[in-house]
This record gives sequence, C-alpha cells and structure tokens, in this order.
Amino acid sequence: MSQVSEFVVVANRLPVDRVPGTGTGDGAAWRRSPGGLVSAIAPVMRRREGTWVGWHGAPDEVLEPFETDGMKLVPVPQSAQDVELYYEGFSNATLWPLYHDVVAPPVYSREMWDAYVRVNERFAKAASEVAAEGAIVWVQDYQLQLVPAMLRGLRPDLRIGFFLHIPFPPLELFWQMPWRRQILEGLLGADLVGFQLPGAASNFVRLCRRLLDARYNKQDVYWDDRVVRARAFPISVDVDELNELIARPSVRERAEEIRTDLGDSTVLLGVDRLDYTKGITQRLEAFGELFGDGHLKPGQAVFVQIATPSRERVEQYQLLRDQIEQQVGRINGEYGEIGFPVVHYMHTSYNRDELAALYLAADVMVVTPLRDGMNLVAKEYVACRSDLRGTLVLSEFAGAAAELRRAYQVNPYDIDGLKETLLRALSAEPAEQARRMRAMRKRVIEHDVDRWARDFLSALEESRHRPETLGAA
Ligand code: ADQ
Repeated sequence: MSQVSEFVVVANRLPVDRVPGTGTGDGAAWRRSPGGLVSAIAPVMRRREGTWVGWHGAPDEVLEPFETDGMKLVPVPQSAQDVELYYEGFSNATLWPLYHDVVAPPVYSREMWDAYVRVNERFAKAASEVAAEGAIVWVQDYQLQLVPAMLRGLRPDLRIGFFLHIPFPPLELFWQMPWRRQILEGLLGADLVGFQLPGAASNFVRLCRRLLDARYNKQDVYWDDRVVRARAFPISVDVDELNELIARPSVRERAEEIRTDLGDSTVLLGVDRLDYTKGITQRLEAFGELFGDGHLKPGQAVFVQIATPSRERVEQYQLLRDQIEQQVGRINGEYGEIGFPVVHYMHTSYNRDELAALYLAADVMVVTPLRDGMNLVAKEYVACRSDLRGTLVLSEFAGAAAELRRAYQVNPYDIDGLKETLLRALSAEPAEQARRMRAMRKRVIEHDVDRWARDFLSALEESRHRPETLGAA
C-alpha cells in the first residue's frame, strides 16, 4: 500500500464489515458495507486512489492498513472504553439527542467529553499521516467534529471538508453544550462545512457570530485568516442501485409473496433504525386509534414495522425497545383478530433485496421522525416506485420534507393530524398517487447521491483561502 493519498475520507466507521467466520486480526476477510454513503464515495475513492480512515468495528483490536474492493483502508483502533465513552457516550448520548431537538435529555459528562477529544485526536493524527501534500480530506459526521481543527493544526497544507449528516441545532439549544466553543472551533478548522439543509448552515453561522464573535458574510465565516464556507448539500440515495434491485425477478417475486402473505389488507410500512428520533411510537399510536375509532377493521389494513437494532447498549435505546414491544402487544391484543394482527413488528436488519421488495409491496410508506437530518428511507421508497403507485406520509421534521413537497406531510406530534393524514393517504386514488409520485421521483432522480458527492467535492475544490476578502464582513 502506497504511503500517501491525494484524497482521504475520515469517518467513524470504515466502509466495510468483516465477513463472519473468516477469522480475526489481519487475516479476516471484509466486504463493502451497504448504504448510500459508501456507494457514493467508493467510485471517487477508486478514481483518486483514495484512503478511508475509520474504525473497523472491533474494540481493543489493532489492525494494519489493508486494501479491499479497490479502497485503501486505515483502521483506527478503539478500546472498549473509547466505545463506551466516545461513541455510545458523547456521540450518542450527548450530541445525538442535543442535535435532534433534545427529544431525549442529553448527558453532559466530562469523562465522555475527554474521551471524545482523545479519539478525535487519534483520527486527526491517522488522517495527517496518510494525506499527501495539499490533499483533500473529507471528514464525516458528528462523531468527528473536532477533527477539522486538529488536522489543520497538524497539516495546514490540506484542503479540509466536513459534512454533518444530522441536523445542526439552533442557538437556543446548542447553547446548553458545556463545550460549545470547542465544537465550533473544531468545525471551523474546515474550509467547507456541509449540512443537509440551508437552515442548519444558518444556525452554524449565527452561532459563530454570537459565541465566537466571528465576522461573517452571508454563509461565509472569517476565521483565523481563512474563509470557512457553510453550505447545504442534501444527501440522497443511489438511484441506479435501487433500479437494478427492483428489476430483479427475485425481488419482484418476493414483493408478490409479501402481498400474498398479508392477504387483502392495505399495507402500511415503516423502516427505521430503532431510534427515539424516528417517531415510531407516534405512528403506531395513530394507527392503533384508527381501529379503536372504527375507521379501520382488522384484515382491512396492516402495519409492517421493521426496526433495525441500534445502539443497544445506550439506556434510552433499551427503554425505547421495551416501550415499542409493549405498544405493539397492546395494539394487537386490543384490535387484532385471529389471523389478522394489526401490526407486524420485526426487530431485525434486512438486506437490500428484502428492503426493496418491502418498498414494492407497501401501499403507504410511513416516515414520521420527530427530527431527522434527511431520512433516506423516504427517498428509497420514492426511487423504488417506478410504477408510480403508493403514497408517502412524511414528517415535516425530516430534512427530506424540503424536497419531497408532494408527500403527505404531517406533524408527528399531532396524533389527530397524523390519523387524518394516514386516512387520506390510504384512500388516495391511483391517479393522485401517480401525480404525487411522479413529482417526487423527478426530484430524487435528478438529485441522487452521486450528485451530492460531486457537488460537495467541487465546492471544496473551489474553496481557496481568500485572505484578500477578509475585510468584507
Ligand atoms: P439514519 O438515522 O440511519 O441516517 P436514514 O437516512 O433513514 O437514517 O438511513 C437509514 C438507512 O438504513 C437507509 O438506507 C435504510 O434503507 C437502512 N435501513 C433502515 N432500516 C433497515 C433494516 N431494518 N434493514 C436494513 N437496512 C435498514 C443518518 C441521519 C439521516 C441521514 C443519513 C444520511 O440520521 O437523517 O439521512 O444519516 O446522511
């Protein structure tokens, strides 16, 4: 493996999973992880002979750099304690809830913060060692917000981009963060800070002004003799990959099979990581009440909820799992009949084929997060419905709502509104379904994940240090 690269991606996780049963340590075999981010970045990595710096997923294991699927990978080790304090702790018990409208109370722990600093330093150092002179380094997401400034400290020659996949909170919430200044200064190490939505970029600029007294001009912040640009780049899905999936006879057959198994019921579908930001309990509550009110009868409609296990060692997630399981039991106990449960709940992860089959089988896709950076499930559903059938119920609080204007948009906190919207979506005529789906598909097809990566990288390449404009603010 050559020493340095012109293009480096830094993310908490490497884009590969260990193939089970192939051993541990340096002898293990790896395969590319599923998901849009990896498929968007993989071609760029190959073209530019890039290197990906990230954790390989096994605590307390130190691995040598390796190559797989045409990508050079540099594993950054994490001890079991790092995983607990930096990943489950500061990343997922502090930043995650704070950045999602404090829908759960954030934990502020100095021990977790110290671990966050320590692990970010380790990532910055690893990236600095593999980046060529003047290379482009693209840092991903909330787990690594200190890396841009740390990396700039080590390697001022680099062009550094950062993309935040989750929302960026307004000043009124961010102000709670005991280490608010350090986090902003960390992000300001980048030349370009990318967000899902323009509103998040504005929140960031406003905070830089109020907290750091930084000069600014629209969405440019002047910091440390540099211009830091804050911009929105809404992420999207890999439309080609999804087209290829839905064209497979096996996927079409599986979709038919799912429909047959569910009888004549209209099928509503939810697909989420099991996370308290996703509004799973709200949608089930609304759906259950429709049976209580007599709007729906068992056998007439059924809700299939797929929940991927997620962050299972974080307490809030354990509580949520119990809560949902109880809720599903209660709804089925109250409204279901023999042979006609009202909710099918699966706590498992599916492969892409099965997900595509589910999307094809669903009449109504229900996506009701209380807050979500983007939500790719909504876009995946739209990308899969080339038949122009099906309806999408979408929370106003998902980033995707800004683009998917023709979805049935809803406030998930408003249970009555949610019930009404579900009924409207359930009774939409085929012509109405097609009209809405066509508009949403146009948007997703024209703005796929390739375009997201290209737009971000060309904006980063264009960003120059422009000291001559510093007086402009
Ligand atoms: P997530 O919070 O994980 O992502 P989302 O955008 O919906 O949310 O992506 C989830 C992905 O996992 C989708 O591609 C989906 O198909 C897949 N998935 C979900 N449940 C699954 C299951 N049971 N089995 C298999 N796959 C499953 C974060 C942010 C989002 C942002 C993305 C990308 O929270 O707001 O859209 O990053 O930036």
